[in-house]
Amino acid sequence: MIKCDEFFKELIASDINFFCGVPDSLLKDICAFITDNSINHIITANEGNAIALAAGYHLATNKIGLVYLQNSGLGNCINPLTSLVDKEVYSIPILLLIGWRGEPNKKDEPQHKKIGRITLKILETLEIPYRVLDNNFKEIIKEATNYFEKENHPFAIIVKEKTFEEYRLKNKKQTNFEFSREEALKLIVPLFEKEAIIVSTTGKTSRELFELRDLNKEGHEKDFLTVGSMGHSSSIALGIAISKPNKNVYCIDGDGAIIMHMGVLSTIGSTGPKNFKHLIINNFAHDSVGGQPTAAWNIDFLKIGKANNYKKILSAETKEEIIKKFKEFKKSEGPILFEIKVNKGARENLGRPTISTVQNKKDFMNFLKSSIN
Ligand SMILES: Cc1ncc(C[n+]2csc(CCOP(=O)(O)OP(=O)(O)O)c2C)c(N)n1
Repeated sequence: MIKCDEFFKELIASDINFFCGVPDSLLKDICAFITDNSINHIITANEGNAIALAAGYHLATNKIGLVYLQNSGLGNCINPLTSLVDKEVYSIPILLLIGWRGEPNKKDEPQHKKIGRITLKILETLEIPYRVLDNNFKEIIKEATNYFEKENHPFAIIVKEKTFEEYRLKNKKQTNFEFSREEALKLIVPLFEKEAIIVSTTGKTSRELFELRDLNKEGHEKDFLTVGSMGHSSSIALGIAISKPNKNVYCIDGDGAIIMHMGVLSTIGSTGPKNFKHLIINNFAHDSVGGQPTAAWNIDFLKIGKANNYKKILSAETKEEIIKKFKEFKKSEGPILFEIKVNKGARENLGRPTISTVQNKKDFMNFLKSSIN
C-alpha cells in the first residue's frame, strides 16, 4: 500500500500542487490528506467543473493540476474532456486520479458494475493514456510528467481498492446539531403519509432508509433508491410528480448531491408541481465517502430555493422544529424545500439494500400504478 504523504510529496516534487475534484470512497485517504495538507485545493460541485477548473489553472500558470474523481464521475467529465481540454480543441494537460469502483471480478454494488467494466475502455476511447497505480508510484508519476513534457493532454492514474494506506481527516469541521442523518430519518420516516412516494439520494441516505423500512417491518415499494447518478434524484422525483399530480412526491436529497446538479432547482421551480416536496438532509459534508466538506458551509439553500421559485422554504434542526415543520411541509403547496440540518457520521455496520435494483424498480412501479393519479 502507498502512504498518502509519500504520494503527495512526490506530486509536489513534480510541481503538481493544485488539486480539485469530488471525493470518492476509494480515494478517501488521499483526498483527506490533500484536504489537510494542501492550500491549493478545491472540492468542486461536480467532476466536470473540476476539469474546467484545472484547465483555467493551467491557462493562468502553465502548470498542471490534479483532478480526482470516482470513475462514475467520468460521465460528468466527458464534455469538458472532449470539447475543452482535448488535443483537438485547446489541448490542456491535466493529471486525473480516478477511483476504480466496480473493477471486473471484484464484488461491488450494481451502480458500479458497468462503469467499472468500461472505465479503461472509456479512457482508451478518449485517447487518454493511463497507468494503474501500484507501489511503483514514483515511476508512474514520472511517466505522467514525461508525457506532459511531450503532450498537452490529460493523463490518468487509476486507483484500485486498498491502494492507499489509511489516513484519517484531521481538519474536521464539526457541526453541533441534535441529530445525525440516520437519527433524523428515524424521526421523519413515520411522519410521511402512508402512501407517500419517496425518491432518496445516493450514498448512505438510501442505505439507511432501506434498513429503517426493515426495522419498521415495512416494505420497500414506496421508495425509489437512487443508488447511482448522484445529484439526479430530484429530477427523477420531478418526472414522477408531474405524472402523479394528486400524490405527494418526496425527494430526500443530500447537500453534496443537490450542489452537484443544482441547475435542477430552476427546472423544479419553473415547472412548479404543487405535489413536489424536496427535503435536504444537510450534514455539510460528503459523508458517504469520507466526510469532506461541501460548499454547504458557505451557501444558503433556503435563499437558493426561494430564488428558484420554490413556493415555500423551511428549515429545522431540533426534534420539536422537525416535527412541527414536517406537518407544514406535508400540507403546503409545492414546490417546497425543507432543510434539516444534521451532524455527519454513520453507523459502522450500516448495510446495503438486499433487494436488487431491478426488483426495487418493479415494486416501485407497481406501487405507482396502484396509486391514483
Ligand atoms: C458522479 C459521482 N461522483 C461521486 C460519487 C461518489 N459519492 C457517492 S455518495 C457521495 C457524497 C454525497 O454527499 P451528500 O449528498 O451530501 O450526502 P451524504 O453522503 O453527506 O449523506 C459521493 C461524492 C458518485 N456516486 N457519483
